[in-house]
Amino acid sequence: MAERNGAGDRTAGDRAGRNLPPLSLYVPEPHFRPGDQADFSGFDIPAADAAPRPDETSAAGDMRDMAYGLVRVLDEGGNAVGAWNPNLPPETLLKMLRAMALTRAFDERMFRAQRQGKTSFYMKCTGEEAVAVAAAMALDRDDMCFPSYRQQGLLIARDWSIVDMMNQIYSNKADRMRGRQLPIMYSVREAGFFSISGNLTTQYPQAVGWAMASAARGDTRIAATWCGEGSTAEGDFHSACTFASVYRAPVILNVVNNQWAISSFSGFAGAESTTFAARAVGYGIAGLRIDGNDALAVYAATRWAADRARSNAGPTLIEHFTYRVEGHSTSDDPGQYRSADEGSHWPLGDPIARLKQHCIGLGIWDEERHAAMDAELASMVKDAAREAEKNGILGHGMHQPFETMFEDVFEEMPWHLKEQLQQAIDEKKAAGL
Ligand SMILES: Cc1ncc(C[n+]2csc(CCOP(=O)(O)OP(=O)(O)O)c2C)c(N)n1
Ligand SMILES: [Mg+2]
Repeated sequence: MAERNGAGDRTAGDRAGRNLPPLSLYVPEPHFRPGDQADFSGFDIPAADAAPRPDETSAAGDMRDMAYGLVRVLDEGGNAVGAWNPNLPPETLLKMLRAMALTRAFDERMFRAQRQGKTSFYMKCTGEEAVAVAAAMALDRDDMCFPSYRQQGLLIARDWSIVDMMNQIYSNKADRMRGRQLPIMYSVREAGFFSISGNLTTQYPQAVGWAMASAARGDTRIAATWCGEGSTAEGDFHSACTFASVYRAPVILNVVNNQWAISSFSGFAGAESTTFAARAVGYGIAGLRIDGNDALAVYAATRWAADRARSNAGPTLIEHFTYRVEGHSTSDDPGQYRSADEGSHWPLGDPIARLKQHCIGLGIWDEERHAAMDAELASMVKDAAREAEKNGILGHGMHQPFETMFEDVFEEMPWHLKEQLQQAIDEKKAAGL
């Protein structure tokens, strides 16, 4: 028998002879399923003033701990504490509170519109309002945003017309996307809001490329992008991180860890092994892990990252630790796969309630004014919806003329599209439509 030298020569019989246990595949399992009582008491939540604030130009390797901690500003009593306190003036705090409350009111109205059959689809961002609104307020108005589908708060914080947003949701004749995008997939050049894509994480390399171009041209504008924690499993996320690191792109890479990717819990994207902010470590990018339900922490971290980018010190990856309170979309029923009381037990609370408490504590706000604002915003979105509905809703015929689907791809329509268009017109006529 030939002498065996290497491990590669061993046979299955040899391995069995050594009494090795058979391999088993590990499959993560969420903590709570329907019917379970959610219990987050095992969560490690550092004190609000615990995180140090490194200099914006620190080397990424000198601030690794930031990727494993949690930057917080608002403590349990609603006080702003610690090194990350952005010390915002009252008018900024109240503007932030109002934009977050308007985002929630908008979501409520549009969710209802979907249930009434006025649109086919809607996605709420309940519980995640701070992630978009506070970031928009910390960025400059002409910085470029490359969002996912859950950052409608960016447009609202940039005072974009909510009637225009609703026209897109209704795919009506005033829809600037001419009915070619899924409802909620806005595109608003005037508000520095890049077209949303349904293909997860395509916005990441686009944002990095945009930021690299801004730097190559000697511009001063930076880019910011957002994706969910589930989306960090996409290849696009990783190639974007490589380019961002290599070219020190002036970009902010936001990962919104809302614990769920439709019905898959965050463990399937790697949450059981490490944090999402720690993705930054392997790429030599500065990583910050922050309380995404704390508007002041989101503001402070975004401002830190923006200052870093503007001073040519490179990209920052920010993990916003938050919770998706509602279903993934109007097509989803989270009651099928997670405990119903997770949202109400979320240990980091509700972002609007926390900022409201802070403003009340400062003596610049009170419950009466808050209730009046909520009522005013609810009636404002109701009026805006009525206005948008005049341009048409789903199935009421006031959409873009069907022949427009052949337009806008080529400067001059090629012969084969002209033929197809004529055929479509003839078939419609023959069908009496
Ligand atoms: C490339 C690609 N794969 C899968 C999908 C289907 N899909 C849409 S949303 C989603 C979950 C994304 O979860 P996450 O990234 O955590 O974002 P969240 O919805 O929680 O904000 C999936 C799998 C898709 N749209 N594109
Ligand atoms: Mg998610």
